[in-house]
Amino acid sequence: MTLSLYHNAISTCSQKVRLVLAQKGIAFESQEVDLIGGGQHHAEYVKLNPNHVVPTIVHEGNVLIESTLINEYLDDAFPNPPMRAADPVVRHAGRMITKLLDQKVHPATGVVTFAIGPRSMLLQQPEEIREANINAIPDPARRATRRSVIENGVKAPEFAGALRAMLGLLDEAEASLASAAWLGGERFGIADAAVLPYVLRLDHLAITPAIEARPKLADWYGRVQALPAYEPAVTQWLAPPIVEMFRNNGQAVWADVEPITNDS
Ligand SMILES: N[C@@H](CCC(=O)N[C@@H](CS)C(=O)NCC(=O)O)C(=O)O
Repeated sequence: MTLSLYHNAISTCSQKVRLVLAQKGIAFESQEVDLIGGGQHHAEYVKLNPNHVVPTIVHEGNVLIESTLINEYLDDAFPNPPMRAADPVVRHAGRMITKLLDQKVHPATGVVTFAIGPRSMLLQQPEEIREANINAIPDPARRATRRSVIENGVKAPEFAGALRAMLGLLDEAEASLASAAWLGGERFGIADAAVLPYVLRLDHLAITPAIEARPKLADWYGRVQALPAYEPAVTQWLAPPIVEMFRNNGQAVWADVEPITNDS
């Protein structure tokens, strides 16, 4: 086995890399990192990924980080089937989407997720463990935001703006899907693999009506879930109790969340 993937079952960035691995039929050795337990901060892992995050791949001795760049690397190293359009303009449109995710939507997703999904579980951890894991986040701004959303949930000042950023992605996707079947162009590509985890996360957090309100996106979401790559890349890794906890926690705060979904 020449490719190892350091990842986490439910992490968005891990899902997007697993989707590309599955679509290309690339076998990998799985190294799961426990993000709730702080595995991303262990000294051995930080040697591979100095940003204390997943995913990381090690391919033929080369250590590669950053999920978007990993997916582009996989498309270069394993060109079949190609997952970026040949047409430079369509390829540019796909990269605009992955850039939007990396710059804006992914950080926002961390805020929305931790304000709702695992919050109940984190609040039950002994405070010294929770604090140690927060304090190990290298970036001071991310550290402060993480503490704020765990403490205040959807009432945190960061929450509404973060959710609006995620809803903005849904609007971008809805607009793109008016002119092409897939975000990557003619077929499922890197841009589709990159967007899926964020739509799935909203669904897991019971913000499903925001997906259903956008018909082209809802249709695309169903088509991605029907792909043969979806089961091995996504479903197989999802722990039903965790998904249930995310959904229950989402339903519990829906009254606060729904107005934001209506005003975006
Ligand atoms: N820009 C990075 C972001 C990676 C990232 O934020 N990963 C999350 C999971 S999706 C993580 O490992 N979080 C650990 C933590 O926040 O403590 C990438 O695309 O690889």
